[in-house]
Amino acid sequence: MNSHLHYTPEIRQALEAGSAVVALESTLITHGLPYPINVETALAMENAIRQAGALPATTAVLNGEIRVGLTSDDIEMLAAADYVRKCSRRDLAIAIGLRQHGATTVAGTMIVAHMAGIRVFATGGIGGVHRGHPFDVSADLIELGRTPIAVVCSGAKSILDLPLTLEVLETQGVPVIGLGTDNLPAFYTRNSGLPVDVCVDSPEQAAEIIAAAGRLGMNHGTLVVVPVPDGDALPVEIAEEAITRATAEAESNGITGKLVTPYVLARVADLTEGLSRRANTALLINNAHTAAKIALALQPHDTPEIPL
Ligand code: PSU
Ligand code: MN
Repeated sequence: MNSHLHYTPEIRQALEAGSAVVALESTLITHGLPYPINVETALAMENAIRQAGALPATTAVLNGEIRVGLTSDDIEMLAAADYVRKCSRRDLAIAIGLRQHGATTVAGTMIVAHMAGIRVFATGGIGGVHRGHPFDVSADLIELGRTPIAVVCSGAKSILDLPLTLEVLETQGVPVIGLGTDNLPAFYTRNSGLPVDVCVDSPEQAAEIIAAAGRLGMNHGTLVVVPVPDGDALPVEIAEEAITRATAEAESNGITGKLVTPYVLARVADLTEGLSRRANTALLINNAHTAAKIALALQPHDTPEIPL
């Protein structure tokens, strides 16, 4: 076990036994969704993973300690805390060195999951290249190129430039696997019209590709994209209009850097009222369930060397 990490007893035991564990991020709780939906959704994702027969490990930094697995009290505490640093790769050392609370982004969660020996991670949407700002490239994309974790998500929100996001993933050497879809989902909506690298029909088939990447030892991540369940998708026009407006407002209010994503997410939620929320919750739970199935399917394969 990595001595820099603090595990819940349940997760420690599961990792020692080689059981299926799915990592979950915490930025979703602190910067992605409002209270109390953030707490409810985080717990519902954990439940979905348990119901599928795996164990959830939400990751965060609490008072400077990297946690692998949170209790529901920890989740409540993070959701209510005055200041929680949003932790991508560059931020982890700051939060740890200054004994702060930190919420892990997709990149931050991948790093912690890899240190812990977890191979699968579920979330809603990854960061990407920002529309109109081709040099604002989320650290998530770079992390996917260098850390061997499978990230199960519903693509990325079209607040981002999705064609450029796919280009950067290609440059970083990240396979994009569509589970039951041949094109990249756009978070609230099922289709972006942009092709994925391969379409598979089952979590087991996705696991075969992830296992092959592990055996090759190339150390890149894999993106498994799953569209929002049919009945819960947002009508395309409503999603697009809200996103265009929110992005323009961020620009005119001078919002930059790591504040852009949280700002736009909050505005889109306001502008679409309950609709975006329903899609959001549905896809998060579905992705958690799917990630658990992939983690279970990965079990019989030879495990790659894990740097414990
Ligand atoms: N996209 C969402 N919801 C989120 C995020 C992205 O639909 O909560 C969060 C994730 O934690 C992601 C991060 O890793 O924002 C990306 O932020 P940035 O663009 O600053 O890298
Ligand atoms: Mn960004």
